[in-house]
Amino acid sequence: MQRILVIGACGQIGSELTLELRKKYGNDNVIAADIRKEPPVQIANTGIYEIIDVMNKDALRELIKKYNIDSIFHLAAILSAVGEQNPAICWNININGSLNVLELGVELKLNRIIIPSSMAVWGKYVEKENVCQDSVLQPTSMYGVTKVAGELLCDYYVSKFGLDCRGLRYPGIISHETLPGGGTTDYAVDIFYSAVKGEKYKCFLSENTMLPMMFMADCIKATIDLAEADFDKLEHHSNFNVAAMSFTPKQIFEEIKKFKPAFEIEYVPDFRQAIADSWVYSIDDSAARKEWNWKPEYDITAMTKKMLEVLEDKFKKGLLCVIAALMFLFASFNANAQTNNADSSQTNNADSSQINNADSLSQETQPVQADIKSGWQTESTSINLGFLMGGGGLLGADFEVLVFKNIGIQIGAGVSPIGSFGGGINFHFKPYINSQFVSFQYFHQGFYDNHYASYFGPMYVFRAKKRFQAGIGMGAILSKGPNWDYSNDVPIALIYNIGMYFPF
Ligand code: AKB
Repeated sequence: MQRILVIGACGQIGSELTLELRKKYGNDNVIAADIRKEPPVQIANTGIYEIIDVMNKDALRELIKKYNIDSIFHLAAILSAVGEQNPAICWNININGSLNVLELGVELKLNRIIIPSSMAVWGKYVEKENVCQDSVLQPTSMYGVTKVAGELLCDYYVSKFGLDCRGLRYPGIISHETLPGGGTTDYAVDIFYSAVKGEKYKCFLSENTMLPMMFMADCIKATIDLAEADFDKLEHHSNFNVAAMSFTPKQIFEEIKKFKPAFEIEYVPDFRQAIADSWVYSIDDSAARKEWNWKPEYDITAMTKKMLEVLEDKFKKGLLCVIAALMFLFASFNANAQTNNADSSQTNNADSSQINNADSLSQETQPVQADIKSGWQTESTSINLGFLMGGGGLLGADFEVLVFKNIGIQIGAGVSPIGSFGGGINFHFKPYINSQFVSFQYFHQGFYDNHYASYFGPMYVFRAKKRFQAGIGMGAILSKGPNWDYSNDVPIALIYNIGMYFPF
């Protein structure tokens, strides 16, 4: 595999698989494609993204030729719950989409095609525990029907045309990044979001519905390991059983409760219960273990811990952003009130020269006037020097000028270890440069091969009378460069700096 196309790159599995493949095969060699117009930020920032409808065979052919693609991961599919509501659409997309990919695979002589299947292939007349690799396949959901037909289609293209096509039967996949959409196992992701937000979870499956599940890290590993396996060692092709853990809603709830004792759940089964009831409890994956050394890493305990850790972190950062936005609103409101008071007190003073200025000032305005008398805040420009200033350089400088009452703009640059630049718009709590403010700042750290990341977000900056200043805030990560630590997969980062300001 040298030039890879991921179809369905915005979905739950596709989005994480694309990033992992880019790490392994190089950003430029993994083309992400999906029907959605707006890809997730990380997909857009790390490589090429193309909009594609897998039903449009001609457009797909052009895309494969344009990028000289030799391997495809085809992950675009309608899942079980949505499929049950729209059976014809489910059939059309899951079967005809796959058929387009397989036909183009033969026509353009592609090296490898990976089309995942699902545990939905099982239904009637099959053992529920440890269902074996070559068992009866009699699904009762439309999604299951398309997955069985898809597996048979792939195997047909392998034997008839010698196409290298591979697939594995995913259990329910649990991840803390992109949400799943329209599956029956989605509850096992949703439950973590409720736990972290402190909400009671309303589960759409009954408490004892046992289903096979897998953590996303294992799912990505399984997909790439199978794709990279030696074809000659594979006895199966499109239908590998893979397993990691099985649990019921009650069991995952109990596991979460170990970390969140106050967490509550209510069971309100809906139409998805029937789909889940038709599936198996657990899977025998010995063929995958034997043929390409499959072995999962996460069990229910390790997965629960990781899910809660990551989601709590995200949730806290989200809250910080909301707090920063509220602070900004408060600062703007406060500054306007100051300005209005100052304006009206000036008018009063002009009208009535007999009245002592100090007496006519509102309590809000008095400190401002007092400060003006002491002379420490009359300047409207400032040079700021310090740690992580100038767009996040280890040592940086910013220049700020008040352009309108309480509004300032600043630009700056920094040095060491990788050079930086930045800028921002500052909303001062009071209409002078020495006051505290909320700033909306852009940070850019490093350039070209040394680019680390760029951020934009709100920052609260404290300024003391005697030149000290410090800021803290949250920045949405706009770009990640070659220097970024990609194991650190966060969309938002803490931004802060500390130093001195010199008004003049
Ligand atoms: C679904 O619930 O539809 C999927 C699956 C088991 O393939 N997660």
